[in-house]
Amino acid sequence: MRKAARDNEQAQTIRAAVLRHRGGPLSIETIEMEGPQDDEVLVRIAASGICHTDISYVNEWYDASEGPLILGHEGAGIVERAGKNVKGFRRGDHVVLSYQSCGACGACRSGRPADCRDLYELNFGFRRPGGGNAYLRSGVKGHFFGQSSFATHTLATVRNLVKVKKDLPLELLAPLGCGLQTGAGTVMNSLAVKAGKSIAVFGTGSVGLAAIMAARIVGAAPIVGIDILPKRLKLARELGATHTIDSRREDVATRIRDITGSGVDYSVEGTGNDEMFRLSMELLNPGGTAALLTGASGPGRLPGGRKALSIIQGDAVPQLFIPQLISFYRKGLFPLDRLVKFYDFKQINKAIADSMRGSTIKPVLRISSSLP
Ligand code: CXF
Ligand code: ZN
Repeated sequence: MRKAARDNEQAQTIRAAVLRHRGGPLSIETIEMEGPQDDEVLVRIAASGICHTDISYVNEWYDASEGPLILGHEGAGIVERAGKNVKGFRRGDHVVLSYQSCGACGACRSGRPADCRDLYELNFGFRRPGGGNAYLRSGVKGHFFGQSSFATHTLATVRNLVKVKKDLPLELLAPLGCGLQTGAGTVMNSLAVKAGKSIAVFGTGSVGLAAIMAARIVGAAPIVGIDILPKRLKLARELGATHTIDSRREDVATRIRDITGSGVDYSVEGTGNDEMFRLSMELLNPGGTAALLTGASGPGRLPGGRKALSIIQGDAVPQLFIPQLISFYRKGLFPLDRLVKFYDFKQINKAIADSMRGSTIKPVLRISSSLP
């Protein structure tokens, strides 16, 4: 049978949250998705985190000329079927889905998939890794980050799948695939923060809190969390921040100098706010390093003798790093359950609104279990 005919034969009806208008709302629709090609894995999505990248896509980046899209890139689920060239995954495996990479370029072959030559095309190209669109018959595009996890089912590849043990709930593990990996990976991999070094974390949403939990694991001190929401700052203290600063009420520079006696050895900037961006570099000690998670645009300037890193996914190899984070969670060192709030799939627009307001740190959609 010809490949296209076979894909169509295995096609199935799925439900997905579809974006048709900038600003939303997303509408849950029944659409058709082709079956897995030889190197693809069909995953039934149990749950998906909502990341700020999804929200930015809805509110700012989406251009209706792209056509309707399925977003979502913090999926977790159960393997339903694996294509015939797929090794290491079979029906029933529990998986966390992460970002996509090519596996063939120099960076991927050197174990640095976050620097993949085709990173943007594979994660934002809305195409299968080998080209094509499994949702074509419904006139919708997906394959966002190699997953489009705001759906009951998706097609992934071994490059963006992480097999996990079955004893932990998938809905808890879902946010590891992007936000939590990015925060923790920035501290542990990109910055490789050493015990006893000082660190300031600007923004205590899910990425910043993961950075704080990781900073505590590696023994950094002091660990300073900066945010505008007192509730988040309280959680930051509970999860490892030795000090917190409410940047709406306090002068950040003065407080950091008081706390450290100088500046900080490391900073993690996750707010995207111009002022915080500038301070994350200005308040570095000589030899210090700033990790800029929201892109290096903006009016910031880097004082001489400092390094700035623009970081993607915490330089993590998902298959190595996510199991490491799970083992920290098991030991009580990375209590990600403190960050998540669960929503039924049909509450997706409320979950997005709560995340934008900051009242929820990491929304996670219960997908399969909440649909009739
Ligand atoms: C990242 C992922 C990889 C490319 C740049 C943006 N954001 C994830 O949410
Ligand atoms: Zn993300």
